[in-house]
Amino acid sequence: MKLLQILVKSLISSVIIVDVITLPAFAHNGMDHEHHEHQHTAKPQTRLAVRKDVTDLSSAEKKDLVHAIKTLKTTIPAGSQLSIYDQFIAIHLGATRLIHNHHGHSHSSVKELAHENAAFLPWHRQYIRRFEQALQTVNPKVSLPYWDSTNPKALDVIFKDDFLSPNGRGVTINIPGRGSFTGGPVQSGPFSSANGWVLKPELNFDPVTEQSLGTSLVRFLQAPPANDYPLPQRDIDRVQALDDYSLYRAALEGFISVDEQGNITRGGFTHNYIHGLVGGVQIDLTTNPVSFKGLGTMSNIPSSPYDPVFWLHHANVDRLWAEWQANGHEGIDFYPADGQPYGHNLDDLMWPWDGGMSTPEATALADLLSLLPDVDAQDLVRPRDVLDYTKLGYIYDRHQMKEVPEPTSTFALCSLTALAAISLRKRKQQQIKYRQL
Ligand SMILES: [Cu+2]
Repeated sequence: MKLLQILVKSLISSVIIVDVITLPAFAHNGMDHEHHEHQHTAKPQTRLAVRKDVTDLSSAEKKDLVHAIKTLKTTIPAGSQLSIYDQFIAIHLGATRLIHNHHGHSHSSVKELAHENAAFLPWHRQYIRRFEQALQTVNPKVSLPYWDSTNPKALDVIFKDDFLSPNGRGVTINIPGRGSFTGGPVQSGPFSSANGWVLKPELNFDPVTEQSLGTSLVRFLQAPPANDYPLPQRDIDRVQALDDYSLYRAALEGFISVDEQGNITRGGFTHNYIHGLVGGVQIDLTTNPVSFKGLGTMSNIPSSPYDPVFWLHHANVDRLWAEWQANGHEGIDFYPADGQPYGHNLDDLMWPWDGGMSTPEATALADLLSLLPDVDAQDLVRPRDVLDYTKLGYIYDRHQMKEVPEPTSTFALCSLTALAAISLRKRKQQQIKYRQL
């Protein structure tokens, strides 16, 4: 009996505390806000940044995000030629054209570290997390929302003057058999050049011609052939159903599509497709294989983070990978340990967090090396280090909901009821026994 009382007492006290922190609905029954507020602030050190579906953002959250992004674009760290935002562009550019300096790799071997191979997912996971942390130096409440491209409502939320600016204007393209479509420089909203969103010409270029693409954010939203929206959920489900990482990465990045029978089709899907849906792509049927020419900022991959929607799109790619991992593909068994080019294997260092092991090749426009931020030589990141995304300090709203509520609250409540029932029955038994005595 004594034990039961102690147990119940401790549980009751723990439930009340839990009640206050994690189950706000309960907390307000007779509890004053003051007390509640104090409890909440007690947990900042473990608080994960929650990444929400962009269509669930409040207008205040949208404003905060835009403000944080634009502050990074105008903040130039001491000793740097570039703003923090432009430094992130230089890093993305650099990762698409590296020269490996370390033994076993000849100097001429320019490699793509962040795309077209295994490190596409871990490299971007680290990259956008660093960007999110940079945003949080401006406003700690800000986190990266994700753009779920199966969500039909998202376009009308994202491409608006009160958020990430609308489609571009002023250029009409005629597509044989499809009609004419407009796009061009973005001319209104927070991300027009008139409102201060000016791209560095030496960091915004066509990767094939190495010609600068100028200083304006350019969009050809939903110009054919990348005009179908939203992406069918069944297409995403088919990608998420793949078990082999290499196949999964290629399908999520969007170079292939795998049907139910396992047949592979090459083309532009999922991640790559959405880059095209925003920036606009022109198909060049005269080349073999057929080639795509990017018309706008998002469809020229190296400079594509200059379109702020890049971060929402890649948060979604990262969310899908996190869901795939949580769905029976957790840990190092679901990432290649070897057999990939350097930078893509489980324990390879990923540039620029590689202690200076690789150097980006200069372009016709800029000596990238002189433009890059200093990365601490001890700041070393391998794919292995980012497989468990919760260790990076963020979580997705959907995962939060799916996650079993903290054992303390539910368990406490359930066991409390169970214990109460037990004690009740015991007491009854005792009473009966007592009566029989
Ligand atoms: Cu990228």
